[in-house]
Amino acid sequence: LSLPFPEAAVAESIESRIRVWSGPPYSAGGRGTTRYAFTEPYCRTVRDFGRALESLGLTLHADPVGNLVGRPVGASPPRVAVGSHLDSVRNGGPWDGVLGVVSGVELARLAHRRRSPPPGVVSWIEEEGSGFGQMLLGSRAAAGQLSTDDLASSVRSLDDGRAFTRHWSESFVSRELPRVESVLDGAEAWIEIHIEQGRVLESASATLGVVRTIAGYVHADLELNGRADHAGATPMELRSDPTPVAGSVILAVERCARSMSVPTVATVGELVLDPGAPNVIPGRVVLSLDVRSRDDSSVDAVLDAARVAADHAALARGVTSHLRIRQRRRATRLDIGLADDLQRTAAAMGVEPLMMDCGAAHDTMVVAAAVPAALLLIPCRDGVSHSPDETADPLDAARAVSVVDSWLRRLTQS
Ligand code: HGY
Ligand code: MN
Ligand code: MN
Repeated sequence: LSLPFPEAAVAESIESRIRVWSGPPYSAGGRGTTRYAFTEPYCRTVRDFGRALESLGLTLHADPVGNLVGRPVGASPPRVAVGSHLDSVRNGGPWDGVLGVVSGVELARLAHRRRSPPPGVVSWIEEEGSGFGQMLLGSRAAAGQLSTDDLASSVRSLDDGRAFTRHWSESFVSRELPRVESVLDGAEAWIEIHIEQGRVLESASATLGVVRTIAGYVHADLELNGRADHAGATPMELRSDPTPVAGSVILAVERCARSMSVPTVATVGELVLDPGAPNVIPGRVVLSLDVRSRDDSSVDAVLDAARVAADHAALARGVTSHLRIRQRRRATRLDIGLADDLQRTAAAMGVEPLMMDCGAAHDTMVVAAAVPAALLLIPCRDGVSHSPDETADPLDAARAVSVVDSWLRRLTQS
């Protein structure tokens, strides 16, 4: 049955579900979307996700750490998995991650309409790392890159300090949903649809991007320990103040990232001054480093620049410094055959996609090691993301869904 693609209906359905899930009770209060793994807003969103799938004859299943897949009960596992994540950063945007999950629901709806086998619709747990401090946590755990011991001990909630497995075992997801060993069971391919979160597509006036390489990243914490002292009574030459050391590191990583020939970015997103009072010289400063590039040696160079700047500035002030790598993923080349196939499919539909690299991290980086994986990007307005002002055009989303739907139809017929 090759029914015409209902572009307007798909756009409307994606837009309305993203709008509904963007705020309370599907998000904690405050500006934008805040939805951490296993919290009440998250579980409410998962229940809603499950209901949407049920109407299509699919049942939401959970793997041993809380990754989710909608698939038919008892039938042979889907040949293709599509999806993304439902957790968000703090005060984030409504499209990040949700677009991929909702697109998966639409693809299942289109398959259901023509009575052909649906894709598995997947939502990875804790993609952002906002709840437990580890980005791509669910997909990495599913790939065996985080052990059950890690999840039961070192991976802890940033809010209450309790272990991941405690939160998982107490959530309805682990108690009520049927189990699968892997959300990718039987999958011969994985496709994620996501907003670009940058300005490349918009500046190229392109409405669809097909990703070749996802930039590698490192997340690290630099801890600087000096001596807390009275801000007024302690002469400058007697201080062991870690704050200027942090300042020289921040400037060093910016300078080094800018100097790289391959586009490289470096961000200090967290900065803790302890004890944190205007009239106390901090005794301890901790800053986070997020460094990314499609060239892993450029990431190394920025990390080295941070270490050298820290050691040099710390030594001159009687401060100690310690850099701890939180996690690292190498740059990931995606399956070129699948990317080309999707590019041809889009071109045959009159959509000229931009073949591009992706600066943001995605679970697709982890999945790519297990099955041929593809990442399709749509523009988000002015490249704004991880912000309440994040928005995109539902018609761009519907177009990306139509490309994947056309590709799925061809696969089913082959
Ligand atoms: O940070 C990232 O790249 C993703 O949004 N978690
Ligand atoms: Mn994100
Ligand atoms: Mn995302």
